[in-house]
Amino acid sequence: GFTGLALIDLSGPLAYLRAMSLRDIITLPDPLLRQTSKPVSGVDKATRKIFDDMLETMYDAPGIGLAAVQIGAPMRMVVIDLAKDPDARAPQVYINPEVIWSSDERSTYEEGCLSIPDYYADVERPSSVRVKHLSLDGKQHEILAEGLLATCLQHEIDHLNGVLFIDHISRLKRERVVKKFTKAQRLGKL
Ligand code: GNR
Ligand code: NI
Repeated sequence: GFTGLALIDLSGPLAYLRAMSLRDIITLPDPLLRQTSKPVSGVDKATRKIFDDMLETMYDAPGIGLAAVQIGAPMRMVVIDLAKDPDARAPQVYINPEVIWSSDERSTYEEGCLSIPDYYADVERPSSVRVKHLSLDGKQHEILAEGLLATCLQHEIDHLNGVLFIDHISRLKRERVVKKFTKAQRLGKL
């Protein structure tokens, strides 16, 4: 199970334990979801704490990806874990991720979003993407993502630009789901 404690941080002057926090996930129609997230200029203790909180929140949900804006921090930070087995966790961290190439080939996946609970729809996106990003140690990386990772990265990078997966479906379906969540909020059900 999940302990709620981060691994010992050896990067500080003293190794210490950092408590992680389960954070609330903002949901439609929160206007923060439409905001453009700010680039991360450097990785400090506060940045690592946000990543820890994002991972705890994603695993608790559970989800396979999370953008910082979904926990109310509009910064260009993404976590992903595609491992099916909770005992074989494989957290991935992306800072300032950017799609620098997309394939012409397209794939369709049924997507969901933790900020639009219990709604799923088919979304067509490029099958493969090349993504440039920074790692926690500040190094530049480029990866070629395919399959579910390609879909998830595009979904998360969309969040950083205020874009939701419902923006890729028909207007009729999108307006229906936005109305449903707006009404639910008005009735105090969120
Ligand atoms: O948990 C999630 N599952 C998912 C399924 C298909 C395509 C994208 C995703 S991401 C989503 C978590 C989330 O909302 N991330 O922003
Ligand atoms: Ni999402």
